[in-house]
Amino acid sequence: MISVNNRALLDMPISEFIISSEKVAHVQSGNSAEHALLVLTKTGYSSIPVLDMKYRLQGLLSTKMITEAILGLERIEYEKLSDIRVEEVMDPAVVYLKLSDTFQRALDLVINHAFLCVVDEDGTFVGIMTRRIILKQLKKYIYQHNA
Ligand code: 2BA
Repeated sequence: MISVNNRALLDMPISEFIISSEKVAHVQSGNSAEHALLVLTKTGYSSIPVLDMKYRLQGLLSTKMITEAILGLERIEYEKLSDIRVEEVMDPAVVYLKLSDTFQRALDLVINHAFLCVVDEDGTFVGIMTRRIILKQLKKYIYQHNA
């Protein structure tokens, strides 16, 4: 039976668990779907953040969103890739964390999202918090307090 006084963990600020923006693969909303597909394929990530020119979060983009946009009745219409902009196919309804949020909010949200984008008070993208990091932190905390 796991028993920890978990308030200390839940109230922790998220800032120290963030993968900073310069290490996060992303695309810009004005990029072509062709460029975005290249980024997704080369990095190997299934979904990445979409930013505007001022580094503000606009949405999320996955390979599936691109392939659905070029899916014809009988074939995949690759020639359309260069004409489609990322903003036309991305999901703009992105759930995100603020820098001032606590570990508890991240834990609640990461159940349904593999990663969470983090923005500062001006709405500028500062990085992501992944499910892996949150689980790692949770494991560390449980092991330390049940030794
Ligand atoms: P996925 O791309 O679906 O990746 C699921 C998990 O597979 C990742 O979990 C990670 O453990 C592993 N993985 C996938 N691609 C990897 C790679 N190129 N290098 C190392 N490990 C890889 P998490 O680390 O928890 O990441 C969750 C999600 O966060 C990823 O889902 C991806 O959508 C996003 N993500 C993680 N790191 C990113 C980065 N540096 N840039 C952009 N997106 C990132």
